Amino acid sequence: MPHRARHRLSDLQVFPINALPAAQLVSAGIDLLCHDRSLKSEAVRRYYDQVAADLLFFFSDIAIQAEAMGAPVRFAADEMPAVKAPAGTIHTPRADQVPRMVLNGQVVRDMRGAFAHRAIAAQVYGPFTVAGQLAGEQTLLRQVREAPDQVHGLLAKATQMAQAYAGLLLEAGADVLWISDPLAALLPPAAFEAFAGRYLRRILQLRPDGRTILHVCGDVSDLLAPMVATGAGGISFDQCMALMAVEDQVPDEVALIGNLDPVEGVAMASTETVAAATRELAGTMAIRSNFVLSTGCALPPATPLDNIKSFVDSGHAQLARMRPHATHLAVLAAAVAAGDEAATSAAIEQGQAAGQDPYLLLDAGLVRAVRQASARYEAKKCYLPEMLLTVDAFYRGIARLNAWMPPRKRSGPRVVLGTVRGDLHAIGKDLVRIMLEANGFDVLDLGVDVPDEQFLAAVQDNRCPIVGLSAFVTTARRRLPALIKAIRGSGGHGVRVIVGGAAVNTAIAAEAGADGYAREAVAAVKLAGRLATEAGGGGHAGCH
Ligand code: B1M
Repeated sequence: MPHRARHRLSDLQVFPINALPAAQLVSAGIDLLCHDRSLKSEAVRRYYDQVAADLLFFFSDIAIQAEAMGAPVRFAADEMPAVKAPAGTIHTPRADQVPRMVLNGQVVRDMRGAFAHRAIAAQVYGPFTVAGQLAGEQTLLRQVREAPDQVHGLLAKATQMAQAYAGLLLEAGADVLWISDPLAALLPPAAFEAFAGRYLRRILQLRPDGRTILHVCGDVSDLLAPMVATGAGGISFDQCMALMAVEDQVPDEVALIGNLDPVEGVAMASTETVAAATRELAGTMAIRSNFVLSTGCALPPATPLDNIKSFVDSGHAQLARMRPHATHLAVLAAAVAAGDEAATSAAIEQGQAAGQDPYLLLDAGLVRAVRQASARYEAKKCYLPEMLLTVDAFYRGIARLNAWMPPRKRSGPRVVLGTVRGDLHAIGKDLVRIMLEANGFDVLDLGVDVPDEQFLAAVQDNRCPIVGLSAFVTTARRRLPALIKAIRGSGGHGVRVIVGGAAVNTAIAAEAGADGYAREAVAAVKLAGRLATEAGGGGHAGCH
């Protein structure tokens, strides 16, 4: 069955939000860029010549509508424009009489000329956000309760301005209407429709063909239903949202857009880390036919261009790798999620018959289903009975995969692995074992709830091993310092201890005296390989 997107934005695969890093490509400050058409057009053109994004932005700023309506705005060479204070008198001018709006329309025209076949966003800001800038955010939020009529009066004007501005940008050649409404995230869910949804809908109707996107920053778990009810063709999610916890609330005909962290995940990371995080996000989400890879918010102006290219290029590559298998992987993940063991086995058999990569089925089918159940469990959308059935189906799938996977070479360094005493969580530890074995390590898996003495005996019986400790609950984590000390005492200097699991992080691992921490199974393999080499156990040397 082909994996066909049913939404109206299916030409979009990967894009970062806005084009602020374009400012690096011309020798002018942001203040000048905001007031000079040719500079801005040149910056944006150079940017998108290098960045193969599927949706282009014209370098928009959040102050433009409030400024047009009377709010004082501060411009600076090294900062984005910002509203300085609430507006005195409020105007609703025609968009074609606002110089900066006219300029942005001209930039869109220039972009249309330069990039005839790429989608261009008409990015405007939502009425609730603009009303907050005009009245003062906290004043507006109080007025929602104390003076709702006054708020509606202001929202009507902000909507009129947004419609006019969006109309100008669409007229200039933009073809996807994008509304960012960050302040709306602070509305109580019951008030969203009255103070945001109905006004957003009026703007979104400017593109009745559904080529529209709504972005509300922050945690919108409780706002998602009224956001979808606006009729937006796509919902763009902030990086704080676990997409797998909410994906079922976004219908297939609405694009599910998100959500790599623009600051820590792209701007501040190394190029390789950006690529790895992008592959992980795209790999996890690609089985949703409505998924579009993006950032959780706008990339900051100083984001290194190489990191942006790494995001866009590795995102495209990963989606291209995954999409041909996505329908089948979705069937497998759904079988595991439903706890249907027979359907899980059948889906793996079909994958085998079709010559699929067993590790793709493991990662994007079986593990993905457990991760989704985990995200839903933490969001209180699924409970222990469902979780246990999912886990049973996961293990049935693992058993079926084991019968098929190529025979393992067990000639590499030995790793003693187990989940520490008091902790019964197995899945994460089992995945670490599977990945270690797949990479040639000789794993002695002691299971879960392993008494300290059993670890010590295994270390003594297996000269210079690596010891892997999984800890998922806090009580298990607390046992780590004493256990690691005892292991070192019993194993001599050669022993290297790796820790992982939901209750551990880099700092906790260091405090506990471990030699390393890995967040997930592939990282655990790399870490084990490095430590084995350092210990003289790389390849086959020095072990048992
Ligand atoms: Co429970 N559980 N659980 N649970 N459970 C957690 C861990 C919890 C964080 C959920 C929560 O409340 N938010 C919480 C611990 C809180 C805490 O103490 N800080 C918790 C709790 C409290 C409990 C119970 C007490 C019951 C309860 O929920 N109230 C009870 C505890 C029993 C006990 O251990 N004494 C319990 C029971 C269960 C189930 C039986 C229902 C089931 C386990 C089934 C099984 O494993 N056979 C279960 C599950 C499934 C979870 C969550 C939801 C998902 C775990 C999972 O399998 N994730 C989990 C929430 C969470 O982790 N955020 C939770 C998918 C897996 C692929 O990822 O486990 O992270 P992960 O493994 C990764 C990495 O951690 C890393 O690589 C793995 C693969 O990429 N990694 C290593 C793991 N080990 C590594 C070792 C390394 C390196 C990397 O080097 C050696």
